[in-house]
Amino acid sequence: PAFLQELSQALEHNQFELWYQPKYTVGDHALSGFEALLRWHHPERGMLLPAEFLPALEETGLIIPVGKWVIQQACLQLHQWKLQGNSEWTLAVNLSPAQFEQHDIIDVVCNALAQYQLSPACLTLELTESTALKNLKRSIEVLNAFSALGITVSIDDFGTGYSNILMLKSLPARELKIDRIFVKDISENSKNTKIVSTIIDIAHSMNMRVVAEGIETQEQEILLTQMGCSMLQGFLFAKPLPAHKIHELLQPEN
Ligand code: G
Ligand code: G
Ligand code: MN
Ligand code: NA
Repeated sequence: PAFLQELSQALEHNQFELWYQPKYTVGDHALSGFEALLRWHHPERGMLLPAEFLPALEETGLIIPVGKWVIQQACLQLHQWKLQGNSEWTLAVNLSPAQFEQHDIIDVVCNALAQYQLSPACLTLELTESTALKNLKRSIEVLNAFSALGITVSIDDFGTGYSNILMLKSLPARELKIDRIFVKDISENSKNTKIVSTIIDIAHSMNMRVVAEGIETQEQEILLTQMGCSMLQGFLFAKPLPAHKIHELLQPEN
């Protein structure tokens, strides 16, 4: 129907945009980087969130060209930050299952990094545990290749999906993102708090750092910091922003 027709032309009509949500290191609240989040600027309906079009992108296979565009755009943004003197900022890109399964995914990422002469250390690739579990043997190979290049591999939305903690041991991932459904009632629900602190301990025993997402209150920040999270992301600190608004996050110069 009309929606799919519009979606299939959104790329050529330049209607996709990346927004950027900051990630901060615990304690000093230093801005360490961002997560890139896809938006569709629909001509009539305005700015649409992934929930409204990502399933259709995945079902139609359009996620492959759109996902390539995201990687390309993320690298262009890293390049621009570098030119602006922010070469230490990292950027995390979400990979869809179908995108991760593409045989040329390593080349797609490497070519984009090379095009903009970026250090692979600038880039984080986020994939969910269910994406990684689909074909574990291949996932290990691909993630090993990314890791060997110096790209940070991050397991996203941890705790949703299959939640196979043992799987973590076999995955060459440096980072674990605790899903915001756990963060949401961490202060009121002691059972959740216990689950999260156990996940963090296990991640640390596997030499992974832990990022908490969806932090909305100071209480959540304090608890997650005490539990050993390394990085924090959430509306308490900042919402996703378009590129031209990022300077508003920075300390005003005197
Ligand atoms: O942007 P929001 O903040 O509404 O994002 C919702 C979810 O959509 C994120 O958790 C992420 O998993 C997914 N998402 C956002 N941007 C992208 C993208 O560029 N590619 C893929 N595959 N998923 C994305
Ligand atoms: O995990 P994904 O990659 O699934 O996560 C990013 C999504 O989470 C985006 O849709 C973003 O807008 C949303 N998000 C980020 N921080 C918060 C928060 O503090 N609260 C809520 N409710 N959503 C958040
Ligand atoms: Mn993510
Ligand atoms: Na997430």
